[in-house]
Amino acid sequence: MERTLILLKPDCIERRLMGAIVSRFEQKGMNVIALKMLRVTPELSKQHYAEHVTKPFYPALESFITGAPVVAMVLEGLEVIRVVREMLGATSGLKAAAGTIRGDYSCSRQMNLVHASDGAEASAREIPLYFKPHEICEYTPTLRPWFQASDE
Ligand code: 3AN
Repeated sequence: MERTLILLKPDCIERRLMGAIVSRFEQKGMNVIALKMLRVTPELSKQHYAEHVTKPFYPALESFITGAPVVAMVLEGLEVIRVVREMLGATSGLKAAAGTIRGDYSCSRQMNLVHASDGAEASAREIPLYFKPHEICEYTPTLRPWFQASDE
């Protein structure tokens, strides 16, 4: 089992798309094991986007991500990091394939609705930025046998 950090970004909250996006992950069969709404502070933004802090577009990115609340989630599932990235589609909604979340709902590179960790290292770094260990509610869904065979 893997875990990945998801952020429903300010545009997702403002556009009332939270339910639609959470539904896609639930319908796919992933486990939501942590979820909260918060305001990203400039300090948290710099930690989250550490790889982008020195780039020319960072100030606009920080003002976007701190501009309205976000919803942070941890999803758990088999190969969940890769599967979620594929569900999101390319970074820009203009380039994301139809049928992906960004391809269906976004026409923008910045307002691309959802963040997801891009690898195991990123998820291990990002989850503790948003959740303390006791805020993660691990459980075994009773429907698990209807989502995956026991040897998968
Ligand atoms: P993803 O969310 O697909 O992992 P990242 O982490 O590469 O994409 O980019 C995060 C955010 O940084 C993007 N949503 C966008 O707002 C901004 N960004 C990334 N690359 C660029 C760029 N070349 N020019 C402007 N903004 C960018």
